Amino acid sequence: MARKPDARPNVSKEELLKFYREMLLIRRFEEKAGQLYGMGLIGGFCHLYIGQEAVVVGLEAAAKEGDKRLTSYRDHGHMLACGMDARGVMAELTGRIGGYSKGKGGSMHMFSKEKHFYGGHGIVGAQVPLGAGLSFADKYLGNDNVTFTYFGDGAANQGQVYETYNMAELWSLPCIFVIENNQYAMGTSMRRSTKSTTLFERGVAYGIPGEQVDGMDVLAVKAAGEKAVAHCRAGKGPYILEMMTYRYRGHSMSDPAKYRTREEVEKIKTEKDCIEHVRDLLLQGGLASEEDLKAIDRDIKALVNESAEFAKDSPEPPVEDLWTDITV
Ligand SMILES: Cc1ncc(C[n+]2csc(CCOP(=O)(O)OP(=O)(O)O)c2C)c(N)n1
Ligand SMILES: [Mg+2]
Repeated sequence: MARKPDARPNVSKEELLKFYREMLLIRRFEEKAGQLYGMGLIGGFCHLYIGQEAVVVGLEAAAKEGDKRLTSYRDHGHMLACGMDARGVMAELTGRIGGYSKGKGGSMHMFSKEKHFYGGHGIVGAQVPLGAGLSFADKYLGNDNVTFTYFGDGAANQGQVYETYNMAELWSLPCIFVIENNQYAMGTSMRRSTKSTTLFERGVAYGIPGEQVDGMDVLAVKAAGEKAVAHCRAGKGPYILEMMTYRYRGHSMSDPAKYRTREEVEKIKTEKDCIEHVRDLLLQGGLASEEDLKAIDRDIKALVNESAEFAKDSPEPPVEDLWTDITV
């Protein structure tokens, strides 16, 4: 996953600052969620996205209004990156009425029609056919929207993924399959569970083009995203992007982490961190000063603290709400 030296990337100062701000928001938000979980304010499952921020921020930079996205349970970063309100996400995590699902969905079950965010799915791989369904709707309606269907390396071994690949290519659906390959599925490494580890090539059998991307480099992610989006919008069918990434925290909040060494995690943090990468580009390119970046850090911290306060101040749903918003 070595990052190519790229002293003069073709990117504006404004865009680099935007990437820095968006990735930092996700990181600080997730750190705060981790703290609230430790304090007992968040119950149930909570899967943090720390380390993988460049994937979702880079791809959102290639999206336009009307495009859709959906992902697994590791979903808070995707929500923030598509513009959902940090306060509503944090309130949902803490089970409060001000949350996106009125406090009844929690970490894995949030949606936003306004931002075209279709969840949040706890069943591994279940969102993949749903993503194809969403892109089928766009094709049927005759617009040029695409659907970003995110899933993990572990999910890539699910049978339903391949049934979906077949139909998506058969019907030329505008669906971008984004495999977030963080190298681990819960407590199992790719090396232990998977014989053929080049996941982007698995579309070959179905005629779907794919490529592997340095998912720790937001600029590489955006460039690959633009290529995939152009392919889909031109009516050429689906596209697979395998994002090589890494999660710094445990699979969920309870994880004994016996499947990897501390040194492995530290090495990636030191050598590949996506936020440090953009920070270096800004500082070394003379595009921002330490002071400028500190001011952004302060703003983000204030925004995240405000979301936590909003969540704590929002009441729990009343008991009567147990009987609403349910299907039987
Ligand atoms: C169908 C199904 N099988 C098993 C599980 C338990 N489970 C939850 S997450 C997970 C690992 C998935 O790993 P990956 O797809 O790589 O995503 P990551 O957690 O790395 O983001 C498993 C086995 C589940 N939720 N659903
Ligand atoms: Mg994984």
